[in-house]
Amino acid sequence: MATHQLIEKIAVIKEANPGNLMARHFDAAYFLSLDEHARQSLAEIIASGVENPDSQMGAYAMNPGDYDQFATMLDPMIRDSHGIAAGTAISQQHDWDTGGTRCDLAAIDERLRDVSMRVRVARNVATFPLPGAMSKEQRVAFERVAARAFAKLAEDPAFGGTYLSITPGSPNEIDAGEYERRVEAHQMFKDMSADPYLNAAGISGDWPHGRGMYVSLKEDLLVWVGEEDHLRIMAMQRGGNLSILFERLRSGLETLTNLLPPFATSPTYGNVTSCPTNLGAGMRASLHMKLPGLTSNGTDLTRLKKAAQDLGLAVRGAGGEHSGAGTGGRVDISPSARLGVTEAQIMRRLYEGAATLWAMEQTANPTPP
Ligand code: DAR
Repeated sequence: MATHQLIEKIAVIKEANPGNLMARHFDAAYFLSLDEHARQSLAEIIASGVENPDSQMGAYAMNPGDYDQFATMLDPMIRDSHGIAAGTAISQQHDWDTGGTRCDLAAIDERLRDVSMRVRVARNVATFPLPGAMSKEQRVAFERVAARAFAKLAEDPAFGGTYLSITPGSPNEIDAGEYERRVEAHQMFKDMSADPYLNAAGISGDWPHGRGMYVSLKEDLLVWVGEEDHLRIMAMQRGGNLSILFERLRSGLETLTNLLPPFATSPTYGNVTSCPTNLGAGMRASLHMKLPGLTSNGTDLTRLKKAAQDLGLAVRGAGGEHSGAGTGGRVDISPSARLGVTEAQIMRRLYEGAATLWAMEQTANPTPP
């Protein structure tokens, strides 16, 4: 697309889609001030938001250095998304103090003893492009680096498990039936080539080459390879104790970090991720709750989303991003902020926010679900 056509298209998107942060913060004068190579690089970063006007962020980094190279445009988008005022310093600290076993939802209400909880961090290795700019060879080469680390992780009694690859011809390749079973079990990620946002960003390129998942024997520690980021390291449990869940992730991440090449970090934004929404801690922590009273039995999330937003939480359907509520008003709630907050702050915000929404649910729906 010619430069003037791109500028015109983004102006139309901005008018019709005020929530598209790429369009909101695109500055034609800045874009035209770039040399041809930089202009091409920035056009690739914002392609997803151009091809998908309904995007929230509308941009994915292609290389770890993009956030610093194109800060003029990306920093305002990042601050807008993370609620950080212009001109204030961004400081990404790390604190995994899980407080022993303090954040236990069952202590709030016995009915919260068996909650589906998941916490994940995104990490990218500094010596490779980010997934949007990887060649097929680079995707497969990275997977080999990860598989070597998993072979050592599997020898650790605390994290023993297996690496399952979906790369055709991989020594760890699983068949289509096993892949589907793992997707159905909400462990493996779905076919990325069906996601228009990831397709436009090149992140789903060469599917399924270079993709797979490490799964621990207890199936409570999973590592996605080659999804939206090089690695998505996650702990998942049914229970109510977020402190125990976070400690599982912390220890797994620490062990795996020592088995891999250094991760990509930015002096300003902390852990570097494909999507600017994941910068900083790179962490998404979530749990599923049944809130029929606050969701009119899952038919309307408006009231819940407003209440959650006031608590610094985001609401998704139980089926993941862009899904509706599940049966009985089953929803996924997670803290929105990921940049400029520590892991411990994210955990406590989820714990305290869930407790508040649960209390609201009792008055909105006196008869227990
Ligand atoms: N489609 C992208 C999603 C942004 C947040 N979710 C991620 N990174 N999985 C958008 O800009 O709307």
